[in-house]
Amino acid sequence: MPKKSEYGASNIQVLEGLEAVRKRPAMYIGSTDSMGLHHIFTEILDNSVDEAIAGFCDNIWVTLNKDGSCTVQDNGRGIPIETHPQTKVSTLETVMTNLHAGGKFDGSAYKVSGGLHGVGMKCTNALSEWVETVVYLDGGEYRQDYKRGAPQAPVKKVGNTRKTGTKHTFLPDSQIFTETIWDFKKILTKCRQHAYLTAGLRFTLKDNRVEKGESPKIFQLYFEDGIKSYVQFLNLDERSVSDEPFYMNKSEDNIWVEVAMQYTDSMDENVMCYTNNINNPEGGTHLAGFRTALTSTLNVYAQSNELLRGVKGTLSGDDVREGLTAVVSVKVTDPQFEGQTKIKLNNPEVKGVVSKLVREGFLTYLKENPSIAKNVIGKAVLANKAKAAAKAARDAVIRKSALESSALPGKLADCISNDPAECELYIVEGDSAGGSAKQGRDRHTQAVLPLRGKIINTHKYRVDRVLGNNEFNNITTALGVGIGDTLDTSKLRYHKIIIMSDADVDGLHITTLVLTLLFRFFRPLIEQGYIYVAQPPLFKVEIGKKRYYFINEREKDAFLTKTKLSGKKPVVNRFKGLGEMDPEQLWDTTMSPEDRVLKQVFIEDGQEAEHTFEMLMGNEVPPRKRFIQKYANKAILDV
Ligand code: 28F
Repeated sequence: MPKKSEYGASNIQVLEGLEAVRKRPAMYIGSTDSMGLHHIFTEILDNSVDEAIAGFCDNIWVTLNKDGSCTVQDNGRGIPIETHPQTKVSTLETVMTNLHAGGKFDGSAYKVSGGLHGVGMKCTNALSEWVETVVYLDGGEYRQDYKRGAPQAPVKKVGNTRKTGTKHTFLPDSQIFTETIWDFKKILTKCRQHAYLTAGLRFTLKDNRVEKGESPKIFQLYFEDGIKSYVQFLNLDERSVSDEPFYMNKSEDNIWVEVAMQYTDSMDENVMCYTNNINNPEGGTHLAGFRTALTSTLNVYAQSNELLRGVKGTLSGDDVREGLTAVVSVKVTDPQFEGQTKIKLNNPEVKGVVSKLVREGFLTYLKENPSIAKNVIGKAVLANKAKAAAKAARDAVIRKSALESSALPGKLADCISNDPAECELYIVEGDSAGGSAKQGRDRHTQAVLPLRGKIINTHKYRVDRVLGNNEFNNITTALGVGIGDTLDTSKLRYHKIIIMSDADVDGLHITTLVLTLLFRFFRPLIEQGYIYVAQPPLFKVEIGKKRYYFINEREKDAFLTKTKLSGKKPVVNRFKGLGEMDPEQLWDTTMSPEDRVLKQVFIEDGQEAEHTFEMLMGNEVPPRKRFIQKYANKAILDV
């Protein structure tokens, strides 16, 4: 039984609640690595943003302190401090320590906007070594401190002030987190997203963790046009069909609907949905309402202006969403999400309201901007026709390969085993390396598909053009999973797809082209961890009869330093390409599962990946040029 005298320990239920969070933190914040660490930050930040959405706050300050703690402050109303009716302690202490009070608690950690504030701050409190909370309210400054969630003393008035708001300073508990260093980029990205989603809300970010003498980094984030600026940011590297995005912000039946959208000449669809500023990657009823309204409005306008020549029937949803960047942000008082993870909004009433308001707003926009309307519908008609052509081409490719007895490409040296789990496909640059790989490999489990020359940049072309490219078809057929929306990873013939090319600029370009192809048409293969990049050695060091191989300069130099004492003169040479290695060397250094080094490819952030491929492989040269200039000093040039 905790000592009665120690303040705050008297309420057993409070301690047990916080203990539960500390015992199984991952159940509340997902993990205790860097993701979980930044989750306890966003729980606090979201409470300030909720206060802004409720209309009581327009400034949020985030400061990373030298001691590793983080301070978040807002100029909202300030958490109430009067004695809570049920718990008999201050409301502040209740919302900071009692898991079952404050906000809507139904087992899921989602928050409710409109100033009811969620359960998040209890978790942050329980998982922090200490928290100092200051509330500015009714002319007074009130403070309470906590250690691993336990309040150290009752709320105390420590001064007078004209400010209002709430300030938490917290130090993540190194007993809980495997990572306690804040990642400024993650914090900046999170604040930027909130700034876009809450027009007029100003963020001031400050990183005080700088070396002596260096001045701290300060960032201001403020978007008067909210999600309209967000769409412009997302389209930065693209060519847009209109200078200004379409923007609307209306409400009905206590549901706020805000939409910004703009078409570009790319072919991808990028529609991001939010409920009360929470991102819903799997969409939901707001997305359904938006899509219905978009398709019907464009068809109604196109038909009444005779813009559908050559289209069989009407434009489909896919046709009208090609090249569309949009943000759909709704604010509802009682959001119902799918399960614990808030990835999909379920409120049925939202679909009808979004559909009605978007239909009205977008039709007016099209009538007021006939040239943009013509442009947008022209793109959709082209997409419709290209899809028909692509379907014909795909059928032709499938029919062709079905007709040919050996459906597999002639150049594929397949492996003997039929068990995908042990089979590997090496996609190799060039015939000479392909030849060595075929000879050096383990025929039982390793297949080799040589690529002759460069494959098409699949980021830039429609699927009908890409399907005409021989190299592309060879890879598609070898993988055996179909492409795009017909993709079925259960048919994958190899559970390791290894891209092997020279370690020079050309080789890296080939690797990038193959990764672009996989990212665009076989993304689940990347997401499920089947894709690897081989790391052929860059250096060979011969000492007497012995040969040593190294994949980079650092390892080679470390080895040379170590062997300098042996007195024997080492002979160092740098591999220009895979072709320089005989089959045995290629096996020993790059293909043998015991000794090889493979880099597994995965997508940490889909948005970021889209951006990077667009910048690297897209039509716009300036963004790529800026990237090259920015990172030129880091390039390892082929000498
Ligand atoms: C740095 C993090 O947490 N800001 C917050 C408020 C304001 C109110 C509030 C919060 C629980 C059940 C009410 C004030 N006055 N920033 C923050 N600002 N929580 S958290 O209320 C939570 C209580 O009912 C607030 C009137 N209504 C709400």
